[in-house]
Amino acid sequence: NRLDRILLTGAAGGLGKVLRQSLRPYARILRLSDLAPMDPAGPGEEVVPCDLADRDAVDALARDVDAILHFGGVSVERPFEEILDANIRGIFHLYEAARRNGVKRVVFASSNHVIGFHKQTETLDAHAPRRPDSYYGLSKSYGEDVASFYFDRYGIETVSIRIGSSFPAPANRRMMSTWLSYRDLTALLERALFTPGVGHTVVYGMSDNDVVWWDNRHAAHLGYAPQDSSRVFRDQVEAQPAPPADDPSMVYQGGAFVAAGPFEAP
Ligand code: NAI
Ligand code: 15L
Repeated sequence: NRLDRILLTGAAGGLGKVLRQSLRPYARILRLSDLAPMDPAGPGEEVVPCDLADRDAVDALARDVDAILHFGGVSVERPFEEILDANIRGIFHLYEAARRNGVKRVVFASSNHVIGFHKQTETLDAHAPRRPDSYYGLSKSYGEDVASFYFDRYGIETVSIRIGSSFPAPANRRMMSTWLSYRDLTALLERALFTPGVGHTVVYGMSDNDVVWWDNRHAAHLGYAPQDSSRVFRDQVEAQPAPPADDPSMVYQGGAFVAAGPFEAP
């Protein structure tokens, strides 16, 4: 399972730096892109700075690429205009570039914040109604709709991964449910790149955690089998003082994002 050239956006970010290493086996050349500075290209790498808000630059970025892993963009709640340029215009530019350059497979780093206003007592599958919890969550919801449209209209296939919390370890009680290890993220990306006939598949990106809120029945064809679990961090997480039971981080799947903003003009 190896492609000729994979484009990774968001390559200077937290996940991008991890994937720059862990995706090496899957492409002859990794084309790495971000707005922020990146380390110089090593063997089998191309480093191409690009602002996702720049349509022509994104078009050039997708030239001669076999698949795109779209991890670039604003990754937390911010004022709408910032989200608009990086995430909303950004994903439109990316799919237009894929269409014009004949790229047939995209993996989209979507987010649990697409469904963040659901309560932690609910179990959701990929068909559950979305309840975005922020401008950020709205932008990811739009991104999933763009992915769906470009499959129906142009046959470009996408796996949208509603990533939970992908960090070295779960940082709090909520992340005991949402945590996705870097190893499991990489395994899920491998499945998302190489499983044939995915159409537009939505999958929740989580490890094999003990208490989960998401059901991946509609993504069974990916054959994703997580190997890690947040349970190994239970003692260190439970050593922290518990937030009050009505704290958003204990009530909503999206945690604190549901209470971010509003962003008033100064
Ligand atoms: P990050 O914020 O560390 O990385 C995002 C990268 O995108 C940054 O390097 C930033 O410079 C770049 N970027 C921002 N605006 C840009 C623009 N206009 N043009 C080009 N590049 C731009 O975030 P992280 O944690 O690495 O996440 C990567 C992706 O995965 C993001 O799309 C995020 O929304 C998504 N995600 C991450 C989760 C996590 O737990 N780490 C959870 C859910 C989704
Ligand atoms: C996300 O979508 C963010 O990009 C990440 O920084 C975390 O906040 C994560 O969700 C989470 O919900 O823990």
